[in-house]
Amino acid sequence: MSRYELPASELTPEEIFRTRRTLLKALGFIGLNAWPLLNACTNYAAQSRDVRGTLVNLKQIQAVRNPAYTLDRPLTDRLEAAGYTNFYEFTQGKEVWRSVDRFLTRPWEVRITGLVKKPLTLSIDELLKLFPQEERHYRFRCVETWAMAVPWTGFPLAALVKRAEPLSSATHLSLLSFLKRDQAPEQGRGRVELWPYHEGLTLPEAMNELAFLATGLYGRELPPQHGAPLRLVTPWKYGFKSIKSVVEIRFTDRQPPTFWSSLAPQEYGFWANINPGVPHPRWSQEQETLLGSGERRRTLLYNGYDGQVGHLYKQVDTRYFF
Ligand SMILES: Nc1nc2c(c(=O)[nH]1)N[C@H]1C(S)=C(S)[C@@H](COP(=O)(O)O)O[C@H]1N2
Ligand SMILES: [Mo]
Repeated sequence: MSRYELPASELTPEEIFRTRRTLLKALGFIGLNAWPLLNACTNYAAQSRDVRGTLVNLKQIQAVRNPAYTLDRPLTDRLEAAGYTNFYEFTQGKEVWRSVDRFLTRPWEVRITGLVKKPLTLSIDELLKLFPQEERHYRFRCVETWAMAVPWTGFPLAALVKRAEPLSSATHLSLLSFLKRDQAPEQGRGRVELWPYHEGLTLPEAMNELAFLATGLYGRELPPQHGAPLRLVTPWKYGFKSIKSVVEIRFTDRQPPTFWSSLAPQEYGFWANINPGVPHPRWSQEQETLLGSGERRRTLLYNGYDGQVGHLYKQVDTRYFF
C-alpha cells in the first residue's frame, strides 16, 4: 500500500515537529539569534489562524452566471469547501489551508505546447482578459466519496483548445501542475519522480462543453488550497482528474500518464468517470457524503451529467477501463 493511502490521522504531524524545533531554538537550545524567535512566532500565528484567513484579499471576478447548469442540491458552504481540500503537494491531510503560506500563485504563466499550430504562453492576467469569465454551478465528487456543489468562475477549456489550433495528429491533452519543492513540501518526499502532478483528457473530452478551466469560485479568485490561480474542473469525473494550479497544457498523439494511475494502477485508471456501479477496489461508490451538511446521497452515473457526456463512452467498457 502506498503512503498516500494512509488516513491523515495516522501520519506524523510534521508541523508539530517543526514548531517544537523552532521553539527549542527560540529558547536558546540551538544557537542564539533573533531568527528562531521570529520563526516560532510566525508558526504560532499560522497554526492559530482560521480557515477564513485564506479567503480574505481574494479579488472579485466579474462573471455572468450560465443558467444551463443547475443543481439538485444546495451549494456547499464556502468555508466548509475551503477547509477540506485535497492537494498532495502540500499535505496528505485535508487541512491544506494550514500549509499553503509559502505558495506563490502570482506571477503565473501557463504554456500551451505540443501538437498545436499556435503554441502560447499566457500569464494568468492575460487568460482572464482573453476569455470571458462565466459562473457555473457544478456538482463535484471525490473518489473518496465526499462531494460538494460549488459556483466556479472561469471559461470552457474548449475555448483555449480552439485558440491553440490543435494539429490533426493531436488526440489527447496532458495537463501539468507546478514543481516548486521550496514551496510545496511533499514534492521533496517519497516518490519524488512522480511530481509534478499530471492528468490527461482525450481531445473530445477537452472539447466537451462541461470541461472547464476555473479561475475562481464563489465570485472570487481561487484561494491557494483550491488550486490557484487556474485549475481544471471535469465534474463527470472523480475529483483527482480536476488538476490544480496548472502550468502547462500539452497536446499529444497518445494517452498521457496520470499521477494516480502511476501511483496505484490497480485502483485508479485514466478515465476516472464517476460510476456508482463500479466499486473502488476497497470501497463502494454507490453513495456520497456532502461536505458541510453531511447529507448522504446516491451517486449518479457521470455525476448526473450523462446527458452531456454519455455519448463519449459508448465504446468504452468502464468496468475494465475505469
Ligand atoms: N495539483 C493537484 N491537483 C489536484 C490534487 C492534488 O493533490 N494536486 N488533488 C485532486 C483531488 S484528489 C481532488 S478530490 C480535487 C479536490 O479539489 P478541491 O480540494 O478544490 O475540492 O483536486 C484534485 N486536483
Ligand atoms: Mo479526490
